[in-house]
Amino acid sequence: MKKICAFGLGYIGLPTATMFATHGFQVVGVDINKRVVGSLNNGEVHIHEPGLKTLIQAALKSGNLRVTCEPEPADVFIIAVPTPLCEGAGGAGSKRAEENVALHKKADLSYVIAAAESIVPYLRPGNLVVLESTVPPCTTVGILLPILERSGLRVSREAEEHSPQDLGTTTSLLYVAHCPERVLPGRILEELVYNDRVIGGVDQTSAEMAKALYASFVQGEIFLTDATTAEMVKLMENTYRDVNIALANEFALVAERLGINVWEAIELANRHPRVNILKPGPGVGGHCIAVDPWFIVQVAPEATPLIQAARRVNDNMPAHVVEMVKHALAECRTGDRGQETGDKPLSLVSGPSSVRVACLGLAYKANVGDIRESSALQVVEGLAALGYELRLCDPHVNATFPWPLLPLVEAVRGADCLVLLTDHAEFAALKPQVVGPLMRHRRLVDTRGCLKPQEWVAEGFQIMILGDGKAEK
Ligand code: SAJ
Repeated sequence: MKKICAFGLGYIGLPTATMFATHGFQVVGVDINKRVVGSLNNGEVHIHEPGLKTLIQAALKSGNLRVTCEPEPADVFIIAVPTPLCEGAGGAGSKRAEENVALHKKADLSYVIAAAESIVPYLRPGNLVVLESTVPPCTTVGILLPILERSGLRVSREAEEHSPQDLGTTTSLLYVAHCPERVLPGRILEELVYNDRVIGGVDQTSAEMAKALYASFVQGEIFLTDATTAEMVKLMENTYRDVNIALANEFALVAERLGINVWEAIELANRHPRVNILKPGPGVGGHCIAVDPWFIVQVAPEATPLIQAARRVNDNMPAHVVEMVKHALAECRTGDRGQETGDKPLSLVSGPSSVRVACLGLAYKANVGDIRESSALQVVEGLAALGYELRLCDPHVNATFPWPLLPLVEAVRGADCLVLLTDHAEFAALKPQVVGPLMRHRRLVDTRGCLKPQEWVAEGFQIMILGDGKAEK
């Protein structure tokens, strides 16, 4: 049985290692985080993903998956570690390019470099090293290969004469490929199996070896290319989505000024056979789409004005939502409370801290518990900076905040305004007849366009919907 050493037991590495372990490989999962390794060895899974816990437990029980903090010799090494953003300057080129880059964010490759360095002592002739982490173009060839070659082994190159039958036996070479993941959080196990895959080898033999490996569980088609193209393909996919969402967000801002409903307009535009506009929202979160476009910008800052503009449009959405909430509450008159303090805005009479805002949803998107780069958190911070008293609710999230995370009824009780930030199924099903009587004032800001405005207006709510210039009532 072939042995795989999989480095990084996070959102991608852990499901991937588990897949291989349940498809005929002996897998050693490695992570530098002792707590993660300890809890996995106790049968606890730190990642919430449908079906994952059962699969991991089965893999551990079968003995085909082991988890540890130290790499081991193996036939295949897979690196699936995080590549977050670091702030600040970088890159080479003209003075102007450098000034531009200083305004941009760039990839922090320290985890990839550390993982690659840690496997060097274990590399043997014939090994395949696969980089799964999303990386800026040219990382595999320009950064990974020189580290791996410190092992004293030569990396297989295009023009060399060898046949796949030799591999692992007579060869003295090392094989390297980039196999970017494409799975959607919330559907990881399904998409790992059924999505098509793009594999970029540093040469044809490396690409074919990686294809044979992934074909053990991938049922989608596997396409082969070179490593740099594969890096760029992955980044293009997420950048395409980011730019599309930015366009939807820009349309939303225009619709608010025109007094039309962008949700209706997008639905109608998408009836065109060649148009598919995504949805506007409070911003783009998660560890991929808000991050990956910068990896392209960092290698070509002067060639990417569109990508950069899209990033800024999306990054400005949380501030827009904060303005919406401010506006909704400015309409909240003291008289609404049944007090005799005239018709001044509530926040001006008794100070913003007396204004209670219930924020529904902290996760970066619907029906997941992941808060990484979540724009909901930026909205919460913006509202806190204005001095509002905040009540937070997200039944999917398990994390600690400066404010208590409350059950829905507690979060809503006595609130002056509801702000819907994540379209979890339980929030999309909210009924104004249930929520309204619990509140002090009936104000609603829906940033996901997932509630039915007529129902809320009929129950006496004053509502604002992001991108809906018709809704403000
Ligand atoms: N969002 C919108 N409007 C939309 C769709 C999404 O505002 O119409 C927002 C979401 O609320 C969220 C963010 O964008 O905050 C990203 O969500 P997402 O569902 O678009 O994507 P991710 O980050 O969960 O997963 C993406 C996927 N990439 C593509 O669809 C091209 C996934 O396939 C990748 O594997 C993943 O990034 C990754 O790891 O790179």
